[in-house]
Amino acid sequence: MANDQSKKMKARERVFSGAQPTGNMHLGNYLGAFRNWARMQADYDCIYCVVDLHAITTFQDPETLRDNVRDAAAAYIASGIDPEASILFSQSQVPAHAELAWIFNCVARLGWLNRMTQFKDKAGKHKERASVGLYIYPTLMAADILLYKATRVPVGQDQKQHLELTRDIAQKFNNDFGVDFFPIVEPAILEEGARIMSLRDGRQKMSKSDPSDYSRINLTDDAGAIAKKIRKARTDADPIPDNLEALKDRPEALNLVTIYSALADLPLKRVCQEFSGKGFAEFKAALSELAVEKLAPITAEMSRLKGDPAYIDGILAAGAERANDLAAPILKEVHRIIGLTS
Ligand code: AQP
Repeated sequence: MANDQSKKMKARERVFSGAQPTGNMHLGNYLGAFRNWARMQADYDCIYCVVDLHAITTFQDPETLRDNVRDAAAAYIASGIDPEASILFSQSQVPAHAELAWIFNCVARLGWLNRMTQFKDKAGKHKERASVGLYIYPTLMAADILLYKATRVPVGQDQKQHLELTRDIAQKFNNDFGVDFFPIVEPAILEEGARIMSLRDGRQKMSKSDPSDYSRINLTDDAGAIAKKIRKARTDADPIPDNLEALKDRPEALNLVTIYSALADLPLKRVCQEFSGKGFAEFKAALSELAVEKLAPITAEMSRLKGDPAYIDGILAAGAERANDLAAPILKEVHRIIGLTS
């Protein structure tokens, strides 16, 4: 009985996650994020956001951005996110995100943000030329999560530091104002198979912004393009080993085995055993077949959805309304706590 009760409590926990509409959604986004988001719908109340305010921290062409927001929403739905069961919306349509982020800019300390490695990576050598928005990206991310008092945030390893900052902001807010208002977020960092690397360079992650289209499998690629990209993927001359250890210094080989294991839902070790001693020509043929089988329904659904922008706009508008309804009382209470209203 107690167990049933705690399961029910868990089912009401809130999940928040999002992706930036900065280009073509790819296999890395799918295996590292969307597929897990879809699976989490069975156990949690889920809020999935197209984080367009995060996207504009680097310049986005307005026309392209409009298309990318719709395409991102289409990718979420095609990957299994049910816009009725979950809330799907774009961040800019819920102004409370930006407002809470401002309040958090006044809570977070400069020293905390100075330590954020993603800013250093993304700003590169010319950090004086980076936007202020890119610098305070993590406080907007904290607002995204805490605006809904979400406690589960499935993200990649690269976002771990930002989640820790979210915890620090929640804690400082609670301490400063003597309240127990914001929850302390549980990081749900996805480990095995969570990081899909570029098909051209096994040490770089598969990314929307990579100039080479051969570095990634887009969720819009047809069977021919998928097979060609896998055939051209960089590998080495050795066959697949029978153990994982032997893949340690073979990043490209490890990446392809990782993709196979994630798509087949099999442990990496099992994939090594199954293909042990086989060359990459044979392995790539099997991987192509599997990738096409798993991705074809997603590609077909993406293309159907992309042909119906009015439907996507309707989903995003309905999602924004639901998100606004959840956010409004929380932001109102924040205003009261910090003395902006009585
Ligand atoms: N290669 C990847 N492997 C596994 N997971 C990935 N994610 C992104 N790339 C990979 C996960 O997808 C979610 C949404 O990511 P995002 O678009 O908000 O941010 P990103 O990590 O910056 O993605 P990109 O493709 O690299 O975009 P650009 O090139 O614009 O920076 C996140 O959960 C992320 O972990």
